[in-house]
Amino acid sequence: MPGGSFRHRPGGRLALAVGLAVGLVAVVVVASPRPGWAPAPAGAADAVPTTARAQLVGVDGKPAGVVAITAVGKHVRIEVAATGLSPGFHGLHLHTKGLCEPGANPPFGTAGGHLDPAGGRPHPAHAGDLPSLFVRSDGVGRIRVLTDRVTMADIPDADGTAVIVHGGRDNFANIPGSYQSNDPNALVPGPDTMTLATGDAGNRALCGVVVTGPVAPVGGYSLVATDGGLFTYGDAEFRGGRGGQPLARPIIGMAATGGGYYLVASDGGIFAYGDAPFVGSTGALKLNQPIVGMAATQSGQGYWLVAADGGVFNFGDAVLYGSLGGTKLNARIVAMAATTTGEGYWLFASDGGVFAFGDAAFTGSAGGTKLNAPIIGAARGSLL
Ligand SMILES: [Cu+2]
Repeated sequence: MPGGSFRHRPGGRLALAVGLAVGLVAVVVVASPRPGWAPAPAGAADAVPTTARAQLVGVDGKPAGVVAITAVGKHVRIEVAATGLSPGFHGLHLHTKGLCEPGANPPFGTAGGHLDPAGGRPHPAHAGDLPSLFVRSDGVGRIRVLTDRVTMADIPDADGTAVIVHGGRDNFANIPGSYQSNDPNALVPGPDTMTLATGDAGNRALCGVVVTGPVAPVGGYSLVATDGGLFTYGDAEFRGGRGGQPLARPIIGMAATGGGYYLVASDGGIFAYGDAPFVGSTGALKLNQPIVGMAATQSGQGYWLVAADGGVFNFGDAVLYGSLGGTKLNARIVAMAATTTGEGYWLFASDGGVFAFGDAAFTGSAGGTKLNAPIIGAARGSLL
């Protein structure tokens, strides 16, 4: 692949997920089609797609991230997860051609300029102009944006579309009139021709050809086994596990923070990894019922544990918003989830009952519904 081109090949099969994290001990790459996944049938190109994706590659031709593009009502959601970039802000745009040639001069110059189907508009008014990608000190950048400047119909045009992450910052042509370009062709103060075309975002660091079809998973997830063995997928980062080490009680769950995660055992013992701080546990308490669930706060500086009887234990900066401890329940609690603000949480019961605390909204439950099988897990809904 290095030195080759990445033009969209109809019917070509792409790897559905890439390990994104840098310096991993273990990354599992899922490359085989999964049940329910099939390439778009030939001849379906006229239909406006609802999802698209791009595999980002660096100038070395190696995978360096993924992009997911999804129709959300009248808007288009663009999610980028990229790695191997310098820390700080990077220009991010849709470009006019689905052709990413790292060997071109300049690299990825084959992707053309900024996507702007209507034409005639300067940067940053191009349809394909997007907010900048912020890259952390570990070289990983993630962003999710909603735009109303492009539609899904704009993307699979005749020459395709590419997503470009630039090596430099986008100035959005915000050059006040008190500044004069040193370009001899620039006759007036303010942004010059180059700025009005590019935002001066510099070289093209990553490029990805947009292809329609099911999105590749942006992000990832970890699985944990009762012995503390951990399996990471996508960009979930492996930072350690308990696999192979003796445990007094089985691991029953985990919760992630920004740069680490916790494993929790049924006695409330906590194992912290990465930058997740240990701020307490119920390991030394005599519990009436085993711990069945855990959630971390927004800051990652605290967490809640919930027991099967609905008792909630809070640690670090986790605030106790309520508990079902001492309440007679129809069914045992099996899981919990925190809200995106971290100022509330839900407890979930095996009969589908839902109990909301703090700023957690009650939006329905399966309590009172005849279930064929008990509820055993739950997750918070999407941010959008
Ligand atoms: Cu660009």
